[in-house]
Amino acid sequence: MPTGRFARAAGVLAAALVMAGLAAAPASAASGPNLKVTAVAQQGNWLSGDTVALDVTVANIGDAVAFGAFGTAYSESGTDFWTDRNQWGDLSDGGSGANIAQGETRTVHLTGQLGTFNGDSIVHIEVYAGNDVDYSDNVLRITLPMARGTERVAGVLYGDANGDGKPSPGEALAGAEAHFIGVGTTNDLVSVTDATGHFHFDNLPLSRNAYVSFQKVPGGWVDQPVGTLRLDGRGAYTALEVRAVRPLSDVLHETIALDRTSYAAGDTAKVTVTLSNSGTKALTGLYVGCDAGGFGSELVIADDQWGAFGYQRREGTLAAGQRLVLTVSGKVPDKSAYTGSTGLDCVAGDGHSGGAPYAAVNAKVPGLRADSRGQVWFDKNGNGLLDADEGMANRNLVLLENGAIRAYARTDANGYATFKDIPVGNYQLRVLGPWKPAPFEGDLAIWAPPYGGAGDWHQQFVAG
Ligand SMILES: [Ca+2]
Ligand SMILES: [Ca+2]
Ligand SMILES: [Ca+2]
Repeated sequence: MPTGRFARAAGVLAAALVMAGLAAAPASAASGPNLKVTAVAQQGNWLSGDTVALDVTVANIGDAVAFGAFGTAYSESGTDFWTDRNQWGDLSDGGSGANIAQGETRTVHLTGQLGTFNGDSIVHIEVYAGNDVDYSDNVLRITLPMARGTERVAGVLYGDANGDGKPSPGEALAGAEAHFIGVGTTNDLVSVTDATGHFHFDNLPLSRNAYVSFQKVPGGWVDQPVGTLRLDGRGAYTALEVRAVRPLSDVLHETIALDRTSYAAGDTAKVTVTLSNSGTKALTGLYVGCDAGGFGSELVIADDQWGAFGYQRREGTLAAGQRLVLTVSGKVPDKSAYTGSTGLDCVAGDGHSGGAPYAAVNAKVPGLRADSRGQVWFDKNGNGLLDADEGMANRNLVLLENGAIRAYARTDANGYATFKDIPVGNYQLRVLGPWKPAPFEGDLAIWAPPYGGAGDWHQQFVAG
């Protein structure tokens, strides 16, 4: 029988298991079937949830057929290790067992999954056959070592100005936010890169899937994906070199225009997209990808109109210094009459570079009018929430369009007001006086029923 000493050795070096099996063999064999079991476990520093491979070899070293043989593998103690017994094939203990001839050897490939951490997983492996003349070599215990401790993730963020794929003098990117998120961290952790571009996170919990990403990278540099980190206590990520490259928008430029400033639903709008390459190298694999936006009022352009620059083909090219005009057309959707606007938002990409240029254009679709009711409020108690007494009472409101006043309204005692019979479209809402919209507030869209007017809007204002 393998002892605890053998089992620990097995955890370190699976080959030791073979030795354990041999060492346990009897000096002289009796006549009859005699299965001998060995096993090799996939090596690793294991984490909860990991899948671990386990190859179990069964040899009949006796001189007779072993009838009704079946195997099992289960965690005897420590972290749970689950295997599916069907992986044993005809050796499954769910069946009638396998017959293994004298001299025959079989290897069963098992995989199992580790449960919640409870120390090293001690896995019991056993293959039974009737009349086995020496049962001491039918049972093995192997240890799957579980990862322990904490991890450090650290590295440098650099803008690869000389294109050699390595950090070079002068390439450090300072002041960027490195964000870490992994199992066991509820919010992402932030480390700001120092003057040498370095960031670090210490005492991180172990994690099968952890991620580092960057925000506020200076100078328009685009950081390249770091990939998934596996924090299993080996300290494999203490010297990351995170490369950043120039954005595609440095060399690829896009403008977009419509043939009119106003349409009716059902009209055909002509769109002109101009692309230019200000760089010294040809750009290939280019495409124009337009976002339908989700409201259904944007122009719909069939992809084949873009030719080689279609989102599907992605075969557009621009020589160094080349300027190219693409002309397409699309129907102004019926829904745009209710929102008062149509348009198109398009990115020009090459399928792999970050920082692709983006352009948008809008036009009016006038005609319908609607009422719009809502509330303006001021966060008196600073809790970030709209509380009962925070409506701005008896204030004069205006709707602006391109800086011009289009409508007036006055709030009631609770800060509510209704703009009456307004042409549908997008407006900027203002409270007259020392107030300005909170930074996150956008335009006030006035839509006609059934798309608009169903509920009240709420816009927050701050001292201006
Ligand atoms: Ca045996
Ligand atoms: Ca470099
Ligand atoms: Ca409040």
